[in-house]
Amino acid sequence: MPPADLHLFVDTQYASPYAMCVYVALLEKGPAFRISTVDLAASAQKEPGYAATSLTQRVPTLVHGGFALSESSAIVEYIEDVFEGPPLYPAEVRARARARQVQAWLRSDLMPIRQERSTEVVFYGESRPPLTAEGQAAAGKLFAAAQSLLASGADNLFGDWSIADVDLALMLNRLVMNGDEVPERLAAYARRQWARPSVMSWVGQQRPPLVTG
Ligand SMILES: N[C@@H](CCC(=O)N[C@@H](CS)C(=O)NCC(=O)O)C(=O)O
Repeated sequence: MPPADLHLFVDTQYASPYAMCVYVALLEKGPAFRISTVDLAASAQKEPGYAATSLTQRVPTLVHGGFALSESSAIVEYIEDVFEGPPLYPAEVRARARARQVQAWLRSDLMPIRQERSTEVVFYGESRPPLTAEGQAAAGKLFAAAQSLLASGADNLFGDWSIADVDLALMLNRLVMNGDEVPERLAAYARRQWARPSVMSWVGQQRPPLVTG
């Protein structure tokens, strides 16, 4: 497929964890793609052009040869199904199911962490005040799950790297990068994941200044 046939829409600030997940999946899988940004602060996702493309009027959206797909987990599964290249998910059926579980859980739970530690902490170096009691409870739940999933000293959740590692590392890094107390084993895992070239490529994107207030 020529590069122009695969087109990823992400947020202008490169701060969406869902857009990051799809971007990393594409880099890991390997097809050439182009990228466009959508200015969420200016509600560009609601403008007719983008709204006609993205069913959900959100980022990320991937357009492949006239087929437009939103929702990051659906997009990542599509990339896995359609393109040749290194796998994004474990091959073993239960590990694969577990990886999907981790991704679905991180997208649907732990709201206090997402609210109190926005991705501006991760991608703009912002810092936030101490966690509320709700935030601490969510962090405790995250740590318990991560420690149970991650073998001691393991680089990845399921042996070889999988896309679920990106989502888990991002959630942990919301806390690590704010200087919150995180069990060292998990902090070390999150730092190692952040050194992966595909992840560094997203982290290193040129970002517009943060507009506050
Ligand atoms: N479940 C969706 C979430 C996507 C999402 O929430 N995107 C946000 C940016 S992080 C967005 O586009 N917000 C604009 C809006 O909802 O109007 C996914 O996994 O792709």
